[in-house]
Amino acid sequence: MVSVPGRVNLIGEHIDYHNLPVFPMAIQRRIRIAVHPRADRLIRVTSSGEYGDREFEWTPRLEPAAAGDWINYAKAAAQAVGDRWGLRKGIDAAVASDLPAAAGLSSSSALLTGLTLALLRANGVVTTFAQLMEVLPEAEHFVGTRGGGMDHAAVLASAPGCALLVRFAPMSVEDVRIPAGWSFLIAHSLTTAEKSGEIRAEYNFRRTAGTRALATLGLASYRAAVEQHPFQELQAMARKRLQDPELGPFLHVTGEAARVLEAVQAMRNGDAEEFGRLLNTSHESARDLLRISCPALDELVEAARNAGALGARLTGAGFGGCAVVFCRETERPAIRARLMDSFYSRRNGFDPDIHLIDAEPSAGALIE
Ligand code: NG1
Repeated sequence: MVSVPGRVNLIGEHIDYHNLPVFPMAIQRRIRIAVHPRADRLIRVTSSGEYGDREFEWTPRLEPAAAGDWINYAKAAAQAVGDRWGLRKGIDAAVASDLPAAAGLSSSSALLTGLTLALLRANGVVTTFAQLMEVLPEAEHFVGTRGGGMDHAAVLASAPGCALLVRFAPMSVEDVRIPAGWSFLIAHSLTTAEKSGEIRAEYNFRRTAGTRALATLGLASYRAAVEQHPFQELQAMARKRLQDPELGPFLHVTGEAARVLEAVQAMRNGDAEEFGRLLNTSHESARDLLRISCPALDELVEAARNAGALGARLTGAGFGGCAVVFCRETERPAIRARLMDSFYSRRNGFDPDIHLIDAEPSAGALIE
C-alpha cells in the first residue's frame, strides 16, 4: 500500500520555481494505491472513481496519451523511474482516493508521487526524499506542466501537526509545529483552473516574466537578490528599471519571499494576528502584482475575512481554484456556516465535501 496526502500551500505562491522557500502543509485527504508486482512489463492501473482502467507496456521511451488522460501520470512515473533507476518490472495497481481532483489540493502531484512510489516499491527499490525530489518535479513535465517542487516536497515529507518550510537548491525541509488552536479551511471558488489547459500558458508566462526581470536588472537569481539586497532597495531598483509585464512579478516574488520567512516566524511565535495579516498581504500581492486571482477568488477571500477569518488568500497556481482560510479553531464552524450563507448559497454546484474542507495538518507519504 502507498498512501499520499493532498496539500495546501499556506504562503509562498509562484516562488518555488524561482528556488525561494515556500510553506505548505499536507492534509488528511489522501490517495491510496494497492500495488502488486508483475513478472512482465505491463503497468495496469484501475481506479475506484469514474476515471476508468488503463494499461500500457513499460518501454524505455513512452509516448503521452491524449492531454488530460489520467494514464499520463502513470506514464510520467514510469518514464522517470525507468530513466533514473533502470527498472522495468510492471505492476497491477488499484487507486482509491478521497482527495478531489482539480480542487487545488494537488491531487495530480499526489497521484504522480503515489505511482512513482508504487513502481519503486514493487521493484524492491528504497529511495531517499532527496532522490525523489530530483525526479518528481521533472516528471511533471511529461504531463505538460512546468511547476516547482513544492507539492512533491509537501506530500512526501510533511509531519502530522506541522507545516513544512521547504527550501530549494539545495533541497531541505523543516517542520514547524502549528500552534494549538490555529486552524485552516480550504474553500473552493467554484471556478476551475485546469492547469493543463489555457491556464498553463498564464502560469508559464508569470515564470518567464519573473526570470526576464532578473536578467534586465543584472541579477543572478532571486535567491541572490533577496539575500544580498534589502527589500526596499530591490523595490526601488525595480520601479526605476522595470516595466510591466516584468515589474509586477518581480515585486510579487521578492515581497512574497520576505513574507514566507515572516510567516514562519509568526507561527513559531504563536502570533496568529500577524500570520493572518501576512496571508492577507500575500493575496493582495498575488491579485495586484502577479495578477493570478479572479473575481470569484477575490469575493471568496473577502467573504472569508468578513466571516471572521484572521487571514485568507488564494492558494496554488491561482486563476480559480481554492483559497486557504486561517482562523481560530473555535471559530471554524461559525466561519464555515457564514461562508455557506454569504458565498456558496448564491452559487451553483457547491458540494461541501469537495469545496469546503477542514484541513488538518497530516503526514506525508514517507512519514507514516
Ligand atoms: P498547483 O497548481 O496548486 O498544484 C502549482 C505548482 C507549484 C507552485 C504553485 C504556485 C505544479 C505541480 N505545482 O501548484 O509548484 O508553483 O502552482 O505557487 O506545477
